[in-house]
Amino acid sequence: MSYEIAEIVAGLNQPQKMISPKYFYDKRGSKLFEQICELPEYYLTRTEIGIMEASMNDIARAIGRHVSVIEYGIGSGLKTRILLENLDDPVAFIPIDISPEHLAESCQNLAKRFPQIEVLPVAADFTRPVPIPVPGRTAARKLVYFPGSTIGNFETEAAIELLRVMYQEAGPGGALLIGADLKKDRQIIENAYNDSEGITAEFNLNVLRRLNREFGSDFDLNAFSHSATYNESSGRIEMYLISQCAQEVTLGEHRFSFIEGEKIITEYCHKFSLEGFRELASVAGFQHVNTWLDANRWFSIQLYER
Ligand code: AVJ
Repeated sequence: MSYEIAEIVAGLNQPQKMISPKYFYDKRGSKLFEQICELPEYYLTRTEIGIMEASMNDIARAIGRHVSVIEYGIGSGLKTRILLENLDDPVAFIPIDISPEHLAESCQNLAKRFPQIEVLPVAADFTRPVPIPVPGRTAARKLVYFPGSTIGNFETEAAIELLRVMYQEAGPGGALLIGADLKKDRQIIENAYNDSEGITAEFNLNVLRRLNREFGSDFDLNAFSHSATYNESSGRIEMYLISQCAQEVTLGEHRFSFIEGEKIITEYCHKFSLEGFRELASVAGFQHVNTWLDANRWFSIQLYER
């Protein structure tokens, strides 16, 4: 627990204040994220599921039989269900998720739906070293599954680092199935992070509520507002909480002062070109196998091998 406080304090002490997006996902944050996935403006989930539905036979064939699936972050479990339904006799499913309640709930549903697949949940922060359990049945190969374009949360160096961890985890002959959101018209991207119902704003502000509850800070949620803009030159959405006035916030013995208009970065969501993403994966050691797209070329599902 204490590395988290140290990390949060260090982030708020930077000249450009920041809070890691992994802190969004407490129980309420995970629920809000599921609501985001259903929003008309949030094209990512819907588009990725559409690609899966259209191309799943092809994807499953390329992955092969008797794999053990290691998923980084579990989401609502819908994509997982589609994948597991279509793979040829997978031996195990090993999800790693930072929200224990959310993980338990998703795994219960999946275990019921797939009694023949061994489910081995790991409640952990996957940006740190995690021991991965070994399934009872020997798998033909390991498949690391990382949907949703969560890789877009990481800056280049950290993304490569995480892909290297996945490369190690996949082991000899292993594979990576990964979702990557693509560059497109800025209005479409910005609308996805500025929905008309204000759910994304709630999701963003919820991180402060969580810090108050779990770490004892005293953020005034009414004194910060949500902002998300597409930075064309860095190819990413930058999500902020903006201080509406000059104010001080305390967390234990730490004090943070804000000037009016000062921003806390809470999330980057990088958008990729197909070439750019392949380059990233290849720096981590992966060989590209295939890419599946929707008709608009808004989102990609990509398969890599070691
Ligand atoms: C979970 C990182 C894929 O980047 O779109 C959605 C999170 N943040 N709305 C994204 C998110 C605000 C999401 N990822």
